Amino acid sequence: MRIVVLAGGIGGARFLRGLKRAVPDADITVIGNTGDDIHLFGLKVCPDLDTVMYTLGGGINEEQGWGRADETFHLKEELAAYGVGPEWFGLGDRDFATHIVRTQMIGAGYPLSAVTQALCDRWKPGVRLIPMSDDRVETHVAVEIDGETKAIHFQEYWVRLRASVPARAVVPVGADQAKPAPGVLEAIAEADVILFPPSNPVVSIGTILAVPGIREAIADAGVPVVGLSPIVGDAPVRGMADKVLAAVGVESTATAVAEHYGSGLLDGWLVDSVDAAAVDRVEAAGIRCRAVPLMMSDADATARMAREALALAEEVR
Ligand code: GDP
Ligand code: FO1
Ligand code: CA
Repeated sequence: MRIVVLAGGIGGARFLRGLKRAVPDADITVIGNTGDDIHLFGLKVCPDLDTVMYTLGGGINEEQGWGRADETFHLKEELAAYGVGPEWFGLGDRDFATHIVRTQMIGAGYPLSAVTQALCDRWKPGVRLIPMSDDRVETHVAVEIDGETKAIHFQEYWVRLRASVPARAVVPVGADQAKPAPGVLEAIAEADVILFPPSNPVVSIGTILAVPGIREAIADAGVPVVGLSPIVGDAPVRGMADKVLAAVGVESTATAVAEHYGSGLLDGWLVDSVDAAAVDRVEAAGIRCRAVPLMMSDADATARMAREALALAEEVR
């Protein structure tokens, strides 16, 4: 079975671990979000691609969900001693090596997709990980600070400001000019099923869908498209999805997120058992819906979620 998954960072990566466990023989292609990418210290950092790669490759810091296990921060401390920041972004020594290799290869002329493949030669995530685009896309958030609106990088909004200032708009800068990376449209066209894991609907999946051609290819693939809600009990399980959903005018509920994707894109939607009351409204919107446990508390629970998603895909096929 050929499965295509659109993934952000932690939510996407943890779901993929369960999916691999549920269907070990599946051929899984992951289309990764690169809107969170940021250039720091002259290096290109791709948080969501790295989170997927490290999580599936066994190098992730499990408690944190991002960054490397057994990490140290000597390099960051040395840079800070020179007064070189930003100090608010926690890049560890082991992680730095990934960004150095990536930046060096990009400088030598390799596209991000080829670089990602090279990095995955080491980590062997057991999926084909493709960035959504080789072109630069950077998510910016229009925030209001002291009565003034200004656009800042998504990482500054989330990591430095912890989403503590009102977000008015979310803009994937460069997305309208970006082309899907080689292999993205082909994987979608050849998929047997397409899954939206419980990733952020705005700054992860929304950004991938903003690359011209990807949304259309998914809608035209003619195979089941099934998503899992990242909103449980009217709140994100972690992160700032409620804030960025509000910025695009969407309520922080499992129903509103399904309606936001719409029946033109989604065939099936899983909500958590606590949101069972949402099922009828989602189905009224033309999307088949089931309520099942959606907390990725361990690998078994996550594998069960993946099986439920695939079962729903068979129901709507
Ligand atoms: P990020 O890039 O690290 O923010 O990760 P993603 O975009 O892939 O996923 C973030 C989303 O995952 C958040 O909106 C969370 O609510 C959601 N999430 C995290 N853990 C769980 C979980 O156990 N269950 C569900 N349903 N959603 C989760
Ligand atoms: N998230 C944080 O909350 N604080 C950090 O200092 C931080 C550093 C970091 C470094 C490398 C990396 O790959 C990810 C990192 N993240 C950090 C996570 C990441 O920026 C966010 O989880 C997502 O992009 C949010 O969608
Ligand atoms: Ca992210």
